[in-house]
Amino acid sequence: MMNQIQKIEIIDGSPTDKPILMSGGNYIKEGSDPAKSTCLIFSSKMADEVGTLSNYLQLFAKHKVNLLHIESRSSLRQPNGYEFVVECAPGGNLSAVVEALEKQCEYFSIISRNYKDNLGTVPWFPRRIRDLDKFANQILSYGNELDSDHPGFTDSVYCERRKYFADLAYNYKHGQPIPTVVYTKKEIETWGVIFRKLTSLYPKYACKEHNHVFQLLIENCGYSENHIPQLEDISNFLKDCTGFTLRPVAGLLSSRDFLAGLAFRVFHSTQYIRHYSQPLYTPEPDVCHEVLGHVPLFADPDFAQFAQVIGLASLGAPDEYIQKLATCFWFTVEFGLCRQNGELKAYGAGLLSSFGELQYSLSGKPELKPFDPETTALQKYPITEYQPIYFVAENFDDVKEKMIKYAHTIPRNFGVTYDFYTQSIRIINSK
Ligand code: HBI
Ligand code: FE
Repeated sequence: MMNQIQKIEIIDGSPTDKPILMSGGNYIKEGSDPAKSTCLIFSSKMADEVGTLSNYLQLFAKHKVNLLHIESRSSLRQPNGYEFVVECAPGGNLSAVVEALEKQCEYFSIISRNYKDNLGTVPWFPRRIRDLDKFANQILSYGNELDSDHPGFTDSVYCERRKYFADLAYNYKHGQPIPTVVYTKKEIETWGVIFRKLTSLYPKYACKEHNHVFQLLIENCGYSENHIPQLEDISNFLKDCTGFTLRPVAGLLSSRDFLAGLAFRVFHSTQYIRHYSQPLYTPEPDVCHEVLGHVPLFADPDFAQFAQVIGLASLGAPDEYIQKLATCFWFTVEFGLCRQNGELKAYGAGLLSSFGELQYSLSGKPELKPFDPETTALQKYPITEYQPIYFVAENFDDVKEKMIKYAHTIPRNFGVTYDFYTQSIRIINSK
């Protein structure tokens, strides 16, 4: 048994101690292609010297390597030092840059590399549920540093609050109860607006599973227009239903990390709420999206199994396939429609947490296609507007079976199963 496991070469995609930018999600910028780009992290030898970054940039320019993204942050390895994370476009003489950086830098590491270079190796993935602790700090955007177009950007009270939530999530460890949050009056008002609006639509637009569980959440987890339910209560409820649990997260995770959680029946959930100025809009997942949109379906056994199938398929899969699985996730878990008793209903969380899009998706205007992983995985989609196309599922058992078949087409020279007793991944080397 041990020998089999050791045959797999795992690149330590090394969960570092601070957030790093990893491409490969639905939320990545245009021009960034995880299948082709290379991410590097490095820090200078001289602590905090002015002009350090510009010297490095000249090095990239000299060797004609274009950068898709650059980020600097204070280093945990070196007090007062800075480290840089860069994503390089394909082309140019990257090896020359790598060679120079290796010589010059205090610390240098290639975080992710062109997929072609990685053939025969397997990206790191969590093997035990406790390994999910390593994702905590690898979020795509700092929870407390909002973009300039974020509705809460200029509101210092809101930014402080977001930092509080980010810290709760950073410090969370597997096995701990999720911290109880005392939501402010303003936050509860924002929640109330959304709760009233959405619950007025659910009877007509939501699938039957969502409506069924929603009633249980009102009875068991304190869902009401005057109360934002606590993640800990919801997590315990889900555990009783399907074994799913919640983990607090500070912001967006890479698709790879986010999907890996599902393999363990763990759903990473944000705990902060959107800015009060635009209660019906949020540029990122917030507690309303998670607990109104996602949570109800994770209490459904078939849906829970489907979600875990996507998660298991993602473990150690090449970047290109992570992208495909994330797209399948997008058109099911986020924006899925299904047919029930001859009527179309919504089961995707992006729809069930959006007052506008929930109605639009079922208005007869957008294009509908049957869910089929092979084709769905290749569908392009916008992330900041209503979807022009939705995929329709027959039922959750059917989408699950289709995903299982699709998962077999992912190039991976081993199989995986989940052992519920030990909450760990078992590697099967027969494939
Ligand atoms: N990260 N925290 C968080 N929440 C999500 O809903 C989420 C994510 N990362 C990626 C993602 N969703 C998906 O859209 C897919 O890329 C898997
Ligand atoms: Fe979501």
